[in-house]
Amino acid sequence: MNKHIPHGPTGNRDKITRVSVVPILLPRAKPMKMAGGLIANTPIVLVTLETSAGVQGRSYVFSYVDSALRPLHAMIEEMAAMVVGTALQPLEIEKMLRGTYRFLGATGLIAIAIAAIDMAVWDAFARAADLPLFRALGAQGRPLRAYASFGMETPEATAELAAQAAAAGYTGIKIKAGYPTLAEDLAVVRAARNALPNHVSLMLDYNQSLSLSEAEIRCAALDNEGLSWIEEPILQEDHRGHAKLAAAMRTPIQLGENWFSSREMADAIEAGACDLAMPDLMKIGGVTGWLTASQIAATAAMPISSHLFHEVSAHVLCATPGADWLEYLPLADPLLQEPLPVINGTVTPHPGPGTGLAWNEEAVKAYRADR
Ligand code: SMN
Ligand code: MG
Repeated sequence: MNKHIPHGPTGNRDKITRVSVVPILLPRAKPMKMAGGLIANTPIVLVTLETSAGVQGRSYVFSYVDSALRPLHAMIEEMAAMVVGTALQPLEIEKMLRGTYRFLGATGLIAIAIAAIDMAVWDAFARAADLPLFRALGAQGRPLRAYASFGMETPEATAELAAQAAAAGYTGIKIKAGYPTLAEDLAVVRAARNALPNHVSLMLDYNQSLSLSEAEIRCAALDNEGLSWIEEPILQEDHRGHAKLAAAMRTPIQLGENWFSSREMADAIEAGACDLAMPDLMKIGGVTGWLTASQIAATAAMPISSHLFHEVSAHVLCATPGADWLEYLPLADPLLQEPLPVINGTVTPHPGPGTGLAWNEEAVKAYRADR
């Protein structure tokens, strides 16, 4: 039994008995292009924990770059060893892990590893109660409006993707900008807007690629293009720069996928850096971190959307007062027994116990990066 978390007389008697952590390198059918980067493979770590309750808990996290896959895997392995023997209590486990890394700093790969464990523990916790995660969180399941999220494409290809998404029933899409010139950014935005019916929202993501002075010019030029938000125009940590842009524009500024804690989120909001928030489950601290983030957004009356991880995000968005959009950009579909469908542009959290994540073991075997 782990000395860190004694399960007192009122504690959960179910325990974590084993954790398996598997690194995966999924080849992408088509590389995803963003300003300043190309994602050719999808590096993923899968976590599966076994419990004395007879249920498993699962999660996956994404290391973005191949070179971070092995260190992330190793970090999660270390934490996995720490939670074996502990009671199946998500909040207590998260607190113990966060405390362990207080001096080093619970950010970067450490934060992602904590989130990986946290999400798997919440999954097992909900399964042990035989409830879907949204119900374990006290919420009701419902269809969430999803937007289809795309990489950098030519104006022609963008128009085609936009038309296909609208025909499939999406009520929102997101495209990327940050081309060498403003004229190219405008061309791709106009191609998408012209291909979309009026009722379909268009969002634009710069992935932090502009300087502040360039962003002032480009955002002003894009302010009348019918965009529902402009995302991360400049370096994400530049709260003052984003606040200056947000004050000058009618189009909302969207931030959040790079917040590594609810503290960073609160600071960005306090600085007036954004009008909209989209924390990422794995960076904000898993399900536990999201719950805090959702309350911060609620107190600021700020709509909150998800970033990636739609399978788990769908559950937590149901438990989020200001839930706005769910991002649909599937990363792990080939590894799943049952990829979560988009129906009429909406995603409903899996209605079975836990998150509903289950691995396709054949695919896991085929794409393991450690053999
Ligand atoms: C994004 C970043 C990295 C990988 C995929 C997508 C993006 C988003 O910034 O907002 O979806
Ligand atoms: Mg983004």
